Amino acid sequence: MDLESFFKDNGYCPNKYSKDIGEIQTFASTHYAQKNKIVLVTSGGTAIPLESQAVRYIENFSSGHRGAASAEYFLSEGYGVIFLYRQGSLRPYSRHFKAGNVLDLLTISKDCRNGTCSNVQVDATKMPDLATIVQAYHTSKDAGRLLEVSYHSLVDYIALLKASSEAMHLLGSSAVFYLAAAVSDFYIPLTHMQKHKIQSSSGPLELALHQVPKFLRALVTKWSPQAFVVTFKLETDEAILMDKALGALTKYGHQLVIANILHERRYRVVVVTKEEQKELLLSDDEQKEKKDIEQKLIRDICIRHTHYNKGTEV
Ligand code: PAZ
Repeated sequence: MDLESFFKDNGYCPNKYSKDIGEIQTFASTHYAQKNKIVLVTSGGTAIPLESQAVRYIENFSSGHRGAASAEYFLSEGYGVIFLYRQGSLRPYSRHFKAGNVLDLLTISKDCRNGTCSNVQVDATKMPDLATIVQAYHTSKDAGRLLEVSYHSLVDYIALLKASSEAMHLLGSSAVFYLAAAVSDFYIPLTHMQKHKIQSSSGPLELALHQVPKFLRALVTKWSPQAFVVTFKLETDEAILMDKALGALTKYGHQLVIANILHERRYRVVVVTKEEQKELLLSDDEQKEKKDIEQKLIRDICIRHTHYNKGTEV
């Protein structure tokens, strides 16, 4: 199925995205005028509804950690970042608060406890890198270098990816696509969905899932043909990982695939080009220190993108 029919059959409504698309276009043209590099980072999973008045969804595991951490490292490398994330998944900078309860960082003085006093203080000793995180967040926001746009459904994701790619076209090879979102390969078309909640009294449930149209070819050949495109390949079986990653490079003709295995993804990734496979690892000490593998990954990608942008070897 082509994308146009996919949008038509799945309730695509262009007005729904006009505000987001306007912001994306302004962001792209501002950074183009300032001769900046920009990256679109996609992050999180997709929700696949089972009913048209959806009660149940098919979900996936993605937390958004990869995308949110990567966005921070792209910002520290000087890129403007469009962060296209699944509603409710992790976001740059605020991700650091998700491990605990943010209320544990806040205190009120004893004499305020039974009154209406609004004097709330932050106990920064409980989070030593708090000031660095808050400062980095405000620096990026104040400089207009971080635009966050959320999606929920598969249709939202593809519509906003298409609009962003078209807006980023004018940046040519200065644009990077870093597609870390875990997008479902299967869905139920709106025309095949039951309107009301599926009843368990009808017995075991059989579902026929359709294949999501492949949109990467359109991105690489039409929407943003000069951009530097990085995709991800996640598998649970190491034996097929490299073949799948190389297969994607051959099929779509883009620049990089980052291969990862589900349970190793926080400390091991492989950067795959047609010519080489480069493993990036966090040592045991780095894992104990809670370093991000994304720091190494984004450094590697930025070096490759600089070469690509200058027309030298990737
Ligand atoms: O979001 P997260 O940090 O929990 O996981 C990251 C990831 C595994 C979703 C990402 O690295 C990835 O491989 N995304 C593409 C998945 C795929 O469609 O193959």
